[in-house]
Parts: sequence; C-alpha cells; structure tokens
Amino acid sequence: MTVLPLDPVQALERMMLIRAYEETLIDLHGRGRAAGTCTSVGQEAPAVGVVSALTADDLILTNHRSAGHLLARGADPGRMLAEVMGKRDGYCGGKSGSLHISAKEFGVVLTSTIVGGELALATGVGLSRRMLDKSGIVACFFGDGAATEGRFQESLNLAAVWKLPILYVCENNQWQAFVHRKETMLADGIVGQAAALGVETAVVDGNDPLAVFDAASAAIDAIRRTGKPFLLEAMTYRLRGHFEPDDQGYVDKAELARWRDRDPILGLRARLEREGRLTAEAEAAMEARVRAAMEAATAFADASPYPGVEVLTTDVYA
Ligand SMILES: Cc1ncc(C[n+]2csc(CCOP(=O)(O)OP(=O)(O)O)c2C)c(N)n1
Ligand SMILES: [Mg+2]
Repeated sequence: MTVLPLDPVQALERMMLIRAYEETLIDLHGRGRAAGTCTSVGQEAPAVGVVSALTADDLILTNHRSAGHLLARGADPGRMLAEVMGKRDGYCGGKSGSLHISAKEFGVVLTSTIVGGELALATGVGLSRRMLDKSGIVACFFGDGAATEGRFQESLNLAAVWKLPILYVCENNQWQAFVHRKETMLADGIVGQAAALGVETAVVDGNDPLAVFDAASAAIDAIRRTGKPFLLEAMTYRLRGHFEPDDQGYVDKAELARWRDRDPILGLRARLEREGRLTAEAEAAMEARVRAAMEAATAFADASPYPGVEVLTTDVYA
C-alpha cells in the first residue's frame, strides 16, 4: 500500500478541524453540556503529520490527548462529540468519554489514560502482529511525562530485543500535567534514552506538519524494511491547560507567548499564503467547511439519545 504525499492545503484543513472540534468541546463543557477533557490545542501537527503517513492496516494506540489522532485518522467529529457527551451514537456507545475512546474500525485500538500504559500495550500489540503474521505497523503516541516512567524503558527495550514493528511517537509538549519537563529531566528531549536501548530515533519540529510527515514517512519506511522499532520525538507545546478548565496560572507567560507565535495552524497558513498556494477565497471556503462540519457534529451529538440502563451490563467481564 502506498501513501500519497501530504497535500499542505489538506493538512491545514485537517488541523483546523481538530482545533475547531476541541474548541467546540471546550465551549460545550463551559455550558455544562459535556464533560471536561484534555485538549491537544497547539499539538495538531504531530497528529496530522504522523497519521497521514500511515496506511489503513496500521494500528494506533494513543493517550488522554487523543482527539487529534482520531480525527486525523478520519473519525467522525459527531460520533466523537456524542461519545464525550455520553450518548448512544458515540464510538464506544457513550461509555468511554474522551479519555478512553477507541475506534477499532479505524485501527485506533485504544486510548490509555494510564500515563505510559499505551507504551507497554503497544509492545504487546506489536508482538501479536508478529505472532499472527499480520501486516501493518503499530503507531504509539505518548507524552514526555510518560517517558520519565520505568515502563518506557521496559517497553522499548523489549520491542528492540524482539524487533517489533512499532513507531513510538513522543509528543514532547514540555508539560507533564502541572509540572514543566525541566523539573523531571535534565535533557531537552528523550531520544537519548531510546538510543541507549538500540532503538533508532529522530527529532522533528512538532509544529510543522509537513516536516513531521516527512520524518514519520522515513521512520515508517525503516520499520517496514527492518522490522525494528523507531522513536520519533516531535517537539511541540501544549497551548492550553492540562485539562479543561485550567487557568494556566503555573505557566511562564513569556514561554507561552513564544510558542503561541509558533502556532502550527497560523504558521502553515502564513507559509501557504506567502508561497501563493492559498487564496483568500480558498481560506474562506475552508473555514466555512470546518464550521459547517462542527455545526453538523454538534447537532448530531445533541440528537443522539442516551443509552438505556440495559447497557450497564454489556461490555463488562462479569
Ligand atoms: C500512571 C499515571 N500517573 C499519573 C496520572 C495522572 N496524569 C494524567 S496526564 C499526566 C501528565 C502526563 O504527561 P505527558 O505524558 O507528558 O502527557 P501530556 O499530558 O503532556 O500530553 C498525569 C501525571 C495518570 N493518569 N496515570
Ligand atoms: Mg507532556
């Protein structure tokens, strides 16, 4: 299966949809109509860049900031909103909220809210692919905080020893809940730890979706060729709080302002305008499509019924 080059204009629209989805969710939460959530505002580029480099038979494991990964994979924002609102038409029947959502029809195997849980599970899923002789690689999204846990070392070490086809994607957004990464690690990034385990690595500007796509494509090629794991670290920034609501009172305002200036959506938009690849009409049409998609999504989620009490005893072990 071949992957087409990432069209920059399409990349921009996908990032805009992710941003609009999360802003809609923040708004619904503010009005008491949806549960709180962890957003990925400012981190849309790794989602779009990496997911666009995958093929349909690749699997994704993600974490508590999963909306971008799901939407980049083609998930329907209406069904995602319905899920967060606890409605029957959500991807998990309204039982998962935003923190545990999975959509197996898109190969999004799971969202782990246990920080670093996705790392150990991805190693297991990679092993099962190998044992069942299935094609496709496993892409595992995790944060810089997860990389400070022991299970990071254990998971990558086994994947390296067993030569498992896994792309570990660290979204280094500088924050680990309310703690800056400078308080938990001396290095600026985590690739050194992976390299010490014999895992091939690369670092990329995580606010540039085209650079992420190129780096992810090269990493995925290497995985398919060698069967071995690869770690890609995308340097980015969490522009909003750890969860909603969060006043970010603990955030250095100058640092936040510097990263706001590097907003991935504004950056790509300015670049395309500069290069004459985006007209004012095309931009307006894109904004209108995104707005219409979110209006339709909200209406769909609103109209979806709550599940009945009979589902209390389904999807459970005992
Ligand atoms: C094992 C575990 N410890 C602590 C938490 C609470 N917690 C949720 S998110 C988070 C921060 C994780 O930071 P990082 O891995 O960098 O991901 P980010 O939130 O920045 O995307 C913490 C400590 C948890 N969910 N699971
Ligand atoms: Mg983080």
